[in-house]
Amino acid sequence: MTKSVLSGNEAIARGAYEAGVLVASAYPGTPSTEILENVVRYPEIDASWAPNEKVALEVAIGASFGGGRALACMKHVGVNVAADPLFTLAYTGVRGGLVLVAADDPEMHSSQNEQDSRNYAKFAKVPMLEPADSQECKDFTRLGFELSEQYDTPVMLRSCTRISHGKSVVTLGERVAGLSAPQLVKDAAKLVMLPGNARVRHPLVEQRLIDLSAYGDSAAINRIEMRSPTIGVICAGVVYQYVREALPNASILKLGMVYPLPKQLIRDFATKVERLLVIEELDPFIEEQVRAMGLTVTGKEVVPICGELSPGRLQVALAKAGLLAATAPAAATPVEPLPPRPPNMCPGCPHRGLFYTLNRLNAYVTGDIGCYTLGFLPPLNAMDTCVCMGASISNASGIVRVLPPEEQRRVVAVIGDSTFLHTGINSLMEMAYNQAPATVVILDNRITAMTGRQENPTSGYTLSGKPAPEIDLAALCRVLGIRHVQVIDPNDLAATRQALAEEMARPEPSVIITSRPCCLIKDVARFTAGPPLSIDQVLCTGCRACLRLGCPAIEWQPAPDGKKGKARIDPLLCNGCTVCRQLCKFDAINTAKS
Ligand SMILES: Cc1ncc(C[n+]2csc(CCOP(=O)(O)OP(=O)(O)O)c2C)c(N)n1
Repeated sequence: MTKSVLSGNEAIARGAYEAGVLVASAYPGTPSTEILENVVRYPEIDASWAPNEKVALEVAIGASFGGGRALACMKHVGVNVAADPLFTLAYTGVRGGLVLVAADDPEMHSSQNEQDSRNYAKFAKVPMLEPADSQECKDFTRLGFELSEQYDTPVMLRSCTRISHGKSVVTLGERVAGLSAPQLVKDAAKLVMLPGNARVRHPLVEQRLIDLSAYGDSAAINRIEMRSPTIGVICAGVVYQYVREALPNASILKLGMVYPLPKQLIRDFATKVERLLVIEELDPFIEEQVRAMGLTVTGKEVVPICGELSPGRLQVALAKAGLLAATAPAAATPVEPLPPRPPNMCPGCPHRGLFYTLNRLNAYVTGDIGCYTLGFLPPLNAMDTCVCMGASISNASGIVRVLPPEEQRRVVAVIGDSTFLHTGINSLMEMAYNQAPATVVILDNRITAMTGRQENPTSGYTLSGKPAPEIDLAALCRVLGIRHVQVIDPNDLAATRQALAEEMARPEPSVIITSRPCCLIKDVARFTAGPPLSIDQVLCTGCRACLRLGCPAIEWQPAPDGKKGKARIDPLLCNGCTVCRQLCKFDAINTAKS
């Protein structure tokens, strides 16, 4: 038996491989991204990036309808985007098994909210599995495909940052053999969800949940671990690990399937313990359902509802409520806090010059999600709103409708290339259609940088590295009805300023495309500016103009004798983008002499 230390995401990919998956589709998003980046290593699986999560799920649905097993992966907010097909997929059911992985991000390590995806399982009426370590990530993924076919339903698998990125030992298995070969089968009553057909399917969906709950009563993935009967804890996923550490003597009902709940098993467990607790991260999802069963249960009045749990945090909460015996191990001592390291755009990031210029022009910037969201931080201070992917353009289109003309001219939407293709295209169509007079800047760095530089339809390559057609963004904007489209190099500050000034003055929608690749793309050397720059310490007057860029390569050196300090460039960080040189009125910044 081969064993391997795998992250949860690697294990989910392995589970998909072992389950005989034929197609996997995803849109990147932390903490889910590495699932597809690992699935693509199995040549038996057709793995690809979709432009957004709705498309990813629909690709998986298509493969399932064709009779193949299919995987779709996304971060929690991606499920919002994919919710439309998901809810009707619950009615059609599947042909080949289909698993949708939703990776939650409690504590918002890299997300704009910390919604609890378990609610989607209940809302869409589909089962949800929740693994507690990498072995379960693999096993539950495999099981998910079996349940999907057995109960004719999509199955959701919920992960979270700690499960996706934590590593543990996994026993590997073989890829299943003998699955039926995919083929086209006409079955309109099941797959065409017109009202007449959907009305027939809905009762089946309800019955399926009853059947799955009964399955959960005896399934091995839901298990009772009896220890002291004083406290009985219902928990699942990573929280199971925290509970084992914080309450080592407690009896536990560990749920592997968090929806639908195994009601009989829960009732049995409740009779075995003196006090019933539900410990769960984020929402009182299990707690409310257990309470609705008429059981007395302690939950969110003790356990925090916001943020991540940890053994230490749990112990503090339980001790406060008098639920932790004095003899219990002390809460984990907090580690020395790390020095704060605020996020920043990289040295040489092609987004920096644009945000500097937007700031100087006093623009009101409706923002979007990507590396460029860092443009809101000082000293750039050039982003005023940020809601969700694709919202920048439609927010701009809405805001100008309530403003007088002189204020309308200040409104600029900024959106990355991946985000534009994700959900920005429809918004630009709306803006063009309704002639909302705002300027849109598409920051084309030819990659999905924020999540770790994934390929996308502007980059010229697929997930597996095959050459792909590159989208012509300017042509796309024109075809949507935008008459004025300029393509500029954002590292040319004068050109950036001129383009913005021109387009912001227009009483109609227009687009500027800032075209320069991310400085971290691996073969970027063929695009980048050149050797590192240095600051001549004689010519530098200490005016600090270059510091307004917030480039991490430029540092301030205070003078020891109380005189004016000077700026210095760290040659190891500088990538020679020259944006700072364009700001220096004293010609003090030049190519470093070797
Ligand atoms: C619905 C949704 N899916 C995925 C993400 C994760 N995510 C955040 S930004 C981003 C893409 C950023 O790429 P791009 O727009 O090209 O900007 P860049 O980071 O390259 O500057 C992604 C995928 C998210 N926040 N929301």
